[in-house]
Amino acid sequence: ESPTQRVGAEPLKSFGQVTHAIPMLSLDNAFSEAELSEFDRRVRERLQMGEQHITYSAEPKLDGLAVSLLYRNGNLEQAATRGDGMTGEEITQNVRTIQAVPLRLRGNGVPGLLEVRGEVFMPKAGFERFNDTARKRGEKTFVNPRNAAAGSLRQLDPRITAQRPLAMYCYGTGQVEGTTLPDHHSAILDQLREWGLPVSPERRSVTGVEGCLEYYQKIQSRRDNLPYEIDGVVYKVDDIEQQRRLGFVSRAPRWALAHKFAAQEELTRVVDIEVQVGRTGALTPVARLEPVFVGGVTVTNATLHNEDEVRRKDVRIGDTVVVRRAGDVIPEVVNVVTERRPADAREFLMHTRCPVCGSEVVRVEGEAVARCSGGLFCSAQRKQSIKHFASRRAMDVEGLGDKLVDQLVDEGLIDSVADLYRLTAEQLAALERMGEKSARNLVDAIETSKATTLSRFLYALGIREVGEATAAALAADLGSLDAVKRADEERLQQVPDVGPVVAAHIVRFFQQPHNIEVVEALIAHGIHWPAIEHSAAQDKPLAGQTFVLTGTLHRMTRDGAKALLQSLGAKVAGSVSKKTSYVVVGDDPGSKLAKAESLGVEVLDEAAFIRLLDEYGMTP
Ligand code: 9MJ
Repeated sequence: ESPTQRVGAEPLKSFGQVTHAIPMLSLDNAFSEAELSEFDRRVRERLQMGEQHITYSAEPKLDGLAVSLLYRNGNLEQAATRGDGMTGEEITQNVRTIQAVPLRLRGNGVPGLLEVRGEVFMPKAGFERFNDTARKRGEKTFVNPRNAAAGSLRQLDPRITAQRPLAMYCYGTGQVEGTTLPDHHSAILDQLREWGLPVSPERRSVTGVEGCLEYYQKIQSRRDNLPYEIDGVVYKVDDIEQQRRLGFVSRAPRWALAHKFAAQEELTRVVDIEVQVGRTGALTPVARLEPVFVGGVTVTNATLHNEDEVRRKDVRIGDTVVVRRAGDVIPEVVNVVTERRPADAREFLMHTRCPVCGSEVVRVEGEAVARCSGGLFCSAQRKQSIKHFASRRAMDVEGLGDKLVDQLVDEGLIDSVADLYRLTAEQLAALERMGEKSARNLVDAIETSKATTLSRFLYALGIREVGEATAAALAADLGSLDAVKRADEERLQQVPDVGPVVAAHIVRFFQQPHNIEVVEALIAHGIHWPAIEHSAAQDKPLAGQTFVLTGTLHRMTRDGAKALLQSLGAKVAGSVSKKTSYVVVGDDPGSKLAKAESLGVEVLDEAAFIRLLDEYGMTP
């Protein structure tokens, strides 16, 4: 177990995959006392506990990366990331380098097989030290400890991970063979500690909502003094038998809740309001701010969405504003502190000419968005469309980041997405800050991206209003690129999730000679995907499942939800029966909810439904 023995292996070429025998669940979130009370009420109701208080195990909610450790006969055999909950990446070599993780369990009664789950994180002090050193050496720094932990575990070379100050706390178990664990969560954590595994010293047993709130407030007041980042606390029903009776919905247990801290807010000054040009020419006013530390990161920009929003909030250059940042959400200007408005504060005026290409700016009546009319003549639109094309959920060209795209367009090396496939390693290596090895890797990544799916390809084209869900629905329904190109507006509107506006955008896209040229060039360069056979429907993740939708959804329309489900292979039916797999319930559900409950059919609320879609990469 000596530290020098921890790094044994050579760098990997890529990470292997691990299927979790028991899925790694995520947590339901609550942002208020009311949501916590509601959670507690549901738990008591399901357990038929009446007014009796529930005992919860309360823990800080660490902001790192969830991992699973597998110990066989007490030896660390495998470590994996959570991934999508079903399948993660094998990161054994990297986890072995974390000092807090024992390579061997100690003590009595170590079971033949023990899977432990927990959060790997980078303590604040180590994070600061790491960034200081990186800054001095002119290397890349991390925005926050969470990214630092994730980035460190994603290294193919364990020698790099070994230099990162990572730690871990365990908070649960997966598969266990050869022993019976204690019958309470808190006692299981005590047992893990006795076997030498790190568990949070802040964990406490609490009673009822009142106990939860007391714990929440106590931890919140100590948040800044804790040596690691947390973003809330977690409550878990302590009694394992009760947990078993509660079960789980989609991907989260019914017996646990993450109670998140409120978004953080700070005051700062608007130095300027600039306009950014998006992929579709949309002009977005962005407030340039005096740097301010909020919610764990230094914020220098906040979106103002559009001209009307700037008017509504009456944000002026020179104003002092409240900036809010919650979790991973982009920072926003909440409101102006008008009392602090200086006499020379300037109002924002939307440009009449595109700040990048000088084309006329148009704002269609009834729309909030002003757009540059330059199309692909505008280098900002070209850059954004290439960034979108290369992005992870589109063609997934690894290593082609935003700065590099800017550089490639500015140097005149590429004009369209098709040009990417003509780039040579020599051309790339000649760029500033690009070594030969990176150049080669990028050419390889571009080559790798050629094998894709029709749905990703359609999404990557960046057709207006065609997001991932619509692209998936188009691919599933029409089956081939040719069929999409040939479809008229009427045919397109038969595709679930496609209305008249989207249909018109698609038809217009494929009418433009320039777009046809680019698409043909891409295919000529060898971009390909497996043909969609309608008989392959059984292979889809939700094949054989029947859903019924009822009530109003907020994050999507009923048709949108239907399209997403169908593209995952599920059937969507109009009425509930014993054969129904799930009923998705929005606001004001009708009799279908009662029917589902009487038949014992699984009910998903919108949040649970979105999580389920999310697991399959289908974010509405
Ligand atoms: C964190 N992130 O600290 C869980 N977690 O339990 C704690 N996460 C969890 N528990 C079940 N303390 C799924 C995730």
